[in-house]
Amino acid sequence: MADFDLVVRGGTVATGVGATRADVGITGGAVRAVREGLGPGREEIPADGKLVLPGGVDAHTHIAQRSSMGILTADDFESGTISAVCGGTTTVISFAAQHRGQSPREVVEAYHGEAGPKAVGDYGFHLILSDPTPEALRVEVPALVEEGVSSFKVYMTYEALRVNDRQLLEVLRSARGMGALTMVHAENHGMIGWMSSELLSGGHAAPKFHAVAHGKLAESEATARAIGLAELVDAPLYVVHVSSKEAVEAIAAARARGLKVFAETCPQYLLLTADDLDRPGMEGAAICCSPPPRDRESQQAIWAALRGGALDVLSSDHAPYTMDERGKLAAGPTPPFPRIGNGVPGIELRMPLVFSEGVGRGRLSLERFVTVCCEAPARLFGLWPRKGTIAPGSDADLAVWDPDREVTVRWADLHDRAGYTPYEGRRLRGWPETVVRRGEVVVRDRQPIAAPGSGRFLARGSSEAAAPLGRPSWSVRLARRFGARDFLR
Ligand code: DUC
Ligand code: ZN
Ligand code: ZN
Repeated sequence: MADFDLVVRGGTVATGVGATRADVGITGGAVRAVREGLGPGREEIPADGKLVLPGGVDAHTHIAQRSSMGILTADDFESGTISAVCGGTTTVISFAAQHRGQSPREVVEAYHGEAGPKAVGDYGFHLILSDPTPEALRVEVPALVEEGVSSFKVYMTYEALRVNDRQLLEVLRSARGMGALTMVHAENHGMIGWMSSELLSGGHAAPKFHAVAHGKLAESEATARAIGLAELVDAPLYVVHVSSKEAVEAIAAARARGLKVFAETCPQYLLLTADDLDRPGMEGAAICCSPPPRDRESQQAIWAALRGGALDVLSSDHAPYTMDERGKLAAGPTPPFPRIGNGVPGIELRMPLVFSEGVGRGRLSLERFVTVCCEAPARLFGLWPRKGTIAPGSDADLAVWDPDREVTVRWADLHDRAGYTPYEGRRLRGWPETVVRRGEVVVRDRQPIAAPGSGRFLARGSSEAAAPLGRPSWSVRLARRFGARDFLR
């Protein structure tokens, strides 16, 4: 008689707090026991000499999303989540993107319809708010938060999506009242627009000038401004895709002052630089993403912040656009840089890249790697302890990694539909070979085997970041002292 449905036997189980040799006993889709010497399972996965890591949680993916330029990302929830699980990521939180005039409820319903029959990994949604009307924030949005869409993303740039400072304040204040977390794409719209016009009028339209127009100052100014807005209304803030040393410094300074500011970075800011956009012809368009990769100094600052805790999460910002008229080049075969589709693919390589370049090169401990890839996103986005760890009671989401397996990256071996990877030809060491999602083997010997539609929607709770309220800002305290006692209660 078997004691468990499945036992992963003899591996080194790593979580955010440490690594130890243990078996993992799984029954009914959940972890039941983690220790040495467990009884038999109906099925067994031998893991001697292997690492057993929690299934990754990718908190920033654009799957089946139409961009502000009207281009659709190349992955649907089938290819996107197959690609994710093949890279050791069993949970994705993707965006349900409101375009102006759309009802948030209808947008989320449409994404349910997209994802439900197709997803292989488990999934949740963040709601992109491009049109945060008072009515939407009062009625539809709180109902969606109740239903598990407990985070919003707002853009400070992109003409068709951006909110102004006043709207951002309204979103932050509303989110705080609902226990939701606001994510911000922080770039200064005016700086980017002005730089773009100046460059174009000088005839500088090649993809590499994207990195000039979306400069570091545009990011750090908007980051500091978003932090100030969040401070005014005492709301937690999550800064997405941090790319520069200066933005890290703004975040670290806010945290040192006790503000509830959280932040993520992505592999492209650890491993690429602006020089990667400087390729012949339209090739550099493949690396056009916003913010763009920077320079060695920023790369080092981002590694240090990820290691030291000023950056909490590693996400992919998977935004796969094909290099043709359906994707990056929708505006023509040689568009000027402002008309190139923005984004890079990366859902499958997020963990293998940073395992190899981070853990493998001594820049991140194994525990920190698990924290930033699995535990912290689960905590910040209301999935903890169901996701992000290997512990009794948690969903049995894990990946058996061969830490010594050498892989040369080829897009042809990946499972997304972008048609390219920025990391073609890189040699990596360490790869997830077997992946388990809620107790079911979804990847065996690097091959996906789960059925489309077997992934589940995750109704997420409140973020840990939303829990204790901090200190009201000086302005709010003054307003109350002057008699406006109910101000921002
Ligand atoms: N920038 C975004 O804001 N989203 C998708 C990808 C990108 O480059
Ligand atoms: Zn963004
Ligand atoms: Zn994004």
